[in-house]
Amino acid sequence: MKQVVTFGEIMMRLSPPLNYRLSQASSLEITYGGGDANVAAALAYLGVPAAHAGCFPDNAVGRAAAQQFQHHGVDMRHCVFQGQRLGLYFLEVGASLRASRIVYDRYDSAFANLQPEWFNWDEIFSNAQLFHWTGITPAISATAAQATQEAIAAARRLGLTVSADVNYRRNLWQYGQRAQDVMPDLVAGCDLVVCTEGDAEDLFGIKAEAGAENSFVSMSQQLIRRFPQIQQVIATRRETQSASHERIKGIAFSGGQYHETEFFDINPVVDRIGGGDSFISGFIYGQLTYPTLQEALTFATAASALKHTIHGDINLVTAAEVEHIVAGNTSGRLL
Ligand code: KDG
Repeated sequence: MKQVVTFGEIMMRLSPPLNYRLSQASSLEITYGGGDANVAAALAYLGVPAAHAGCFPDNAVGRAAAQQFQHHGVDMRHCVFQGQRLGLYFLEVGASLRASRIVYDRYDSAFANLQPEWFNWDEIFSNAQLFHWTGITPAISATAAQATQEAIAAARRLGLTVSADVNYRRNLWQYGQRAQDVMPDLVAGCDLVVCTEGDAEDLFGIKAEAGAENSFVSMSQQLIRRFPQIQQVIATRRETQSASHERIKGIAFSGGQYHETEFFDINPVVDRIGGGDSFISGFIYGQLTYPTLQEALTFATAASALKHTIHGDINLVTAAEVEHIVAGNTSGRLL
């Protein structure tokens, strides 16, 4: 099977133990994550060959971060080691009434300083079938945005499928270009997008039609009309029951049809970071494995639900574990 390739920043995540506040912590737990690379790692666990292209500082910290993903089965040989610092993020896990909090410390990271010419996309995609990126990557710097554009153009030229998680994070767009100016050209090159009604409105000015029975369908129809390359739009619907109890379902619009799954109940939630990455990786796996979109969507939603039970950013689950949930085994009994 050919590879799925992702491109983006990998950061070190630093969290106080348990539900400690940063101001109390005397130690911080290290894990690693990045919206795009999480997809590659989850796919590798599902048995799909995956590669990640990124940029790390040329020091022991950068190598440790890359090795973690290599250890998860991701082909990291297209990564570049240049620059001074690895992006960090601090996660203070909330509890009950207190929300979790994230503090980014990624300014001027090695990834932000990458040069587009360091990535030879023809070579990187030489054994690939799909390129996946997220809206985080072009938010990091002008050069990261340009490299994303070049990757999409090469992927299209070479006949790869292109998928994106639009994932608009307004607080990340600080280098001078507006997401509203950059993202349309990138999304225009995609076949599959994860996009919510909120992101479609904020980025593309697309509003669900007044009185539309289903706002997701209305948004998706307009998105596809505006960007005709897009074949499928997917998203999750989340219902928060309490700080540690959520329900999610998957929704999709494809071939003029709306699809949805049942709700999957997650109680308690262990770690919700990377839930979206698990959804798209599950959907990519599902499309490569099952004959129908409904089956792929159900697998993706179950995979995302399972991620909420795993500590860290990455969905370290096998296809058999996801299928076990899809088959209705949600009580946590042994496989
Ligand atoms: O989707 C999860 C990612 O967002 C997380 O692993 C790291 O915050 C992150 C980022 O910006 O990539």
